[in-house]
Amino acid sequence: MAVTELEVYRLTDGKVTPWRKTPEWNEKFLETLMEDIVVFKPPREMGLSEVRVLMLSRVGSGKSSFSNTINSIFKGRISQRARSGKASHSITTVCTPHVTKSRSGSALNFRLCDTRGLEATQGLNILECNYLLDGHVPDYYEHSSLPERWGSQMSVS
Ligand SMILES: Nc1nc2c(ncn2[C@@H]2O[C@H](COP(=O)(O)OP(=O)(O)O)[C@@H](O)[C@H]2O)c(=O)[nH]1
Ligand SMILES: [Mg+2]
Repeated sequence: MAVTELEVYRLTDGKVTPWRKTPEWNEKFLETLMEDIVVFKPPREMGLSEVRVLMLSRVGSGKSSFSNTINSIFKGRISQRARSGKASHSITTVCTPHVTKSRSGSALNFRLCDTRGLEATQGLNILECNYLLDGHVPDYYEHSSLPERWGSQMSVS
């Protein structure tokens, strides 16, 4: 059995109760969570001004939407910065490091790196995936839409 996610519940008198207490979701808690993100800085010894969060999954799983959600939270209104939606192939074609700004307008110390995503016939090929994981793909790189079988023939400079 390959477990990818697990939630534990305790049964009491036939009622299902969550195994831990979670804070009540309200405006104040939202502000607290946002503040945690605003003050985030990579550890000094890493010598980095920001961290990069690579979003890599199958096409249509919600990478671009997630980036829009985070952006909307800090903008305080619905924002559709990254193109998202349903199509026969990925709408995202370019490797985009999305900057999130705090309400005061300063850039937060992380980038949400959106990618084309994986699909059966088009999308990222294995070579591109490896370069992405190693951080060796330039910002705004346009992913190849060649079928995966051509990946091994790509020349790399
Ligand atoms: N129900 C549901 N649909 C979602 C969610 N996130 C994204 N979608 C929808 O899934 C489709 C693909 O989303 P998109 O962000 O373009 O996926 P990407 O290819 O991974 O970037 C769009 O029609 C979104 O509206 C979600 O959390 N729930
Ligand atoms: Mg996308």
